Amino acid sequence: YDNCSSKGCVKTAPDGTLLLRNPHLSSLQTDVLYHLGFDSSQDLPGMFGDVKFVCMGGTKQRMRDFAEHMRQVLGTGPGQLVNLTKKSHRYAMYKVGPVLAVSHGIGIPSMSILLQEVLKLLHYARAPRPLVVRIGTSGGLGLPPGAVVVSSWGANASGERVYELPILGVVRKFPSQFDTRVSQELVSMAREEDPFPTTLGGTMAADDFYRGQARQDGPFCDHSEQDKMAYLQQLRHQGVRNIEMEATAFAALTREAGVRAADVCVTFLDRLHGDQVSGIVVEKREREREILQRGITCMTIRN
Ligand code: R2B
Ligand code: URA
Repeated sequence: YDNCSSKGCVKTAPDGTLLLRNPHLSSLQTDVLYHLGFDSSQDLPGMFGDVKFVCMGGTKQRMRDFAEHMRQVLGTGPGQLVNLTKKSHRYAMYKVGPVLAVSHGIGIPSMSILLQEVLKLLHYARAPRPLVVRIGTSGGLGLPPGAVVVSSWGANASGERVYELPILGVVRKFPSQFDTRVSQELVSMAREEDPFPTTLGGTMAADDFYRGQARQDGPFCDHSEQDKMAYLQQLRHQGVRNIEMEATAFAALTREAGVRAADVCVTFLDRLHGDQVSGIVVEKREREREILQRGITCMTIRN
């Protein structure tokens, strides 16, 4: 494997701010965070130096709703939420007190671009000890719809716990283990009276929503129901509890940066019982929000 030791790759600075190991960055006069619409000549410490939590999710609207929710929870006062990335039009980013809510789009390429620019933003802003959480959606394996999965690791479609990226034409593999302490802490915030189960488990990150997740309802399919079920059962036996499209890269990049991170996903359906996602149920979004909000509130107090 590339880079990381089992303890992660980069030590943070003594004050907890993020060190990036790219020596080329220091030779840039101004670093342009192109997809976020910021650059390092701006007062990033003034704007983002107090960020403690970065919460990322797929859609712009969901992250706006989440920011609005955090505004009420944290009581940060009235005022319009401003999409801070609107100059770039690619993603949406809102800041509510110590919480940065950012959308990342679908799949690893979109998410990893956003995440790398957020990591640089946190570095230039000198935000101490930030926690990055992906609040995502997924298909469950043997779990009731609405269940929440906190990922212990990400695996690719072959079951390998790595993020694969071709660099200079050579496919490199980066370990995709999540920070055990953070994941366990989030799981411990689940309550018995919650009307949904919360579980720690492996997450498979697919590069496709349809055939790549063994679905049979895409425009193409040449695998049988039996093949599909055998594959999904095999994943489950390997410890996979949900399927989404970002976990491997998210785990590997945050790990390489030495940033604490967790992937917390609601499941919309049990893939052992079907393929179709029948409407994004608002109630499930509420659940996903509720558990994360609880986690963030507890951690904000503790940090
Ligand atoms: C979950 O949902 C999206 C696909 O619908 C993708 O971003 C993911 O990981
Ligand atoms: N997102 C996915 O990637 N897969 C699902 O089944 C549901 C949401």
